[in-house]
Amino acid sequence: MSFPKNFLWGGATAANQCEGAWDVDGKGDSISDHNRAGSRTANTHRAFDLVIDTDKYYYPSHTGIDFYHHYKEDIALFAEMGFKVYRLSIAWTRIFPNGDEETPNEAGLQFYDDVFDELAKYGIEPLVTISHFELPFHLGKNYDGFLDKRSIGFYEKYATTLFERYKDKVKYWLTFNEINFGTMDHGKRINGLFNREYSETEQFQALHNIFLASARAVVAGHKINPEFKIGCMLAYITMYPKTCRPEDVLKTQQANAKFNYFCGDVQVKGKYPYFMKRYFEKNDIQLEVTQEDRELLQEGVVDYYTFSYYMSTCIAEDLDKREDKSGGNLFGGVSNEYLETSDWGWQIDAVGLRYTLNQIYSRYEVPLMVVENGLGAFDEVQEDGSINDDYRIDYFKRHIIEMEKAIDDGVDLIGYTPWGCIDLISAGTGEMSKRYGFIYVDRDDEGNGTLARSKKKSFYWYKQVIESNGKNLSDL
Ligand code: P53
Repeated sequence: MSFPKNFLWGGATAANQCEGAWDVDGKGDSISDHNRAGSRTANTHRAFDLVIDTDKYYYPSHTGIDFYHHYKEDIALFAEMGFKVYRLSIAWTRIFPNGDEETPNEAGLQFYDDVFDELAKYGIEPLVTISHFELPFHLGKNYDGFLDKRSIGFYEKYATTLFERYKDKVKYWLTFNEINFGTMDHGKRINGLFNREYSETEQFQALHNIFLASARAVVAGHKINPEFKIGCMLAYITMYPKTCRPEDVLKTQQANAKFNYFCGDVQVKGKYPYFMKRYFEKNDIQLEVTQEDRELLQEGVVDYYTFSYYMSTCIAEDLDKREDKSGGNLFGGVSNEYLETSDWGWQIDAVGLRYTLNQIYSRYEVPLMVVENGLGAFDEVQEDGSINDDYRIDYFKRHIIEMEKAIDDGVDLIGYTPWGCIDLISAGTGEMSKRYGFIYVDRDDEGNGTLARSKKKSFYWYKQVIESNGKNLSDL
């Protein structure tokens, strides 16, 4: 078995990382607009300013790669590669600048109409992330984000506005990007908790409210158009035991359950898994969960499961004391001597993708989509303008081979949208030099450059992959 005939090949971006035009046509500021650029090692600890000071600092999301004014050119390039699908996010703050308005901003709605019409010209299916790290800043500042139940209603209204407006243009939706980062350090871009320190109870309460918001959107969306496919989206960090010592294996099982299974269980199965209920009990975390909430979670289960996959990590019983931490270091895992790492320390693991696809599918048995995958790397432009990113081609080749094997294993994988199909700013560090694209954008970490687009070697390679429906992976 190989890639099915209607397999959705494409690419993915997020508004705050590519659109720019952060205050144009009535757009409000999102939480991400308050993030300054970081550095290669900053990871998710970029400076976050409550008051934006553009005279003093550079905020990369403010200009992005100016997709807002280049979308026609960019979509034409996606079409040239043969994209069947393009995953993009809608900036909540273009539609409801503060998040709590009565009526939406027409200019914002019109922009996405134009984008969808442009995609339709080429027969590219949009896949829309409703909220991708771009909660309105106002909701964080004045409501403590999703800690306040009213935000559930704001989100529902925002999602419903999109569903009504685009019901004939968009079929595939995702409610929240990487929802399982919701209680972690950079979760504030998802939950809006940045005014003070928040207790663990408050963080899980905000996440609970996000689950409810997601479920309400699923229910509302299916009423508006029963053909809609509405999915969840998780950051999947695959975990292996560092050794076969049973203590390491057990610790891995626990860490995996909490990070990788918990949110998917709620969104696909419609209820909290037993291990989280016990975790809450044992840690005296008392959430407000009503009978009505439970019914809503059941009713609002998603149609399909999507995730980002960049790396795997190892877990050991004595994790906290270990010196051999793996890079990227968001999860406190330790390194795997069998894997290479990217220049940002992420452990590259193609075989892990097959393992992961089987792990997820055996748990949920709903259609899966890999909606992010790719290699953040430094690219060098040659004198003749060419960019020979063979390392990126190699990365994709190895991952695509494993996806095909997973399909052969019987996994119902329906699509693949590599991250940052056009270079954009990094979510973790705010750098431009951490590039993922098939398309190069002339822009540096300080915001200089012509913004000109050019095709990397991987552009031609990926075109050939799509053309052959995954059969022709040979080097150029
Ligand atoms: P950047 C960390 C680990 C895994 C996924 O990340 C992550 C992050 C956040 O840094 O986020 C997703 O840009 C996210 C995208 C992001 C992409 O991974 O830090 O959904 O917005 O750009 C890659 O290299």
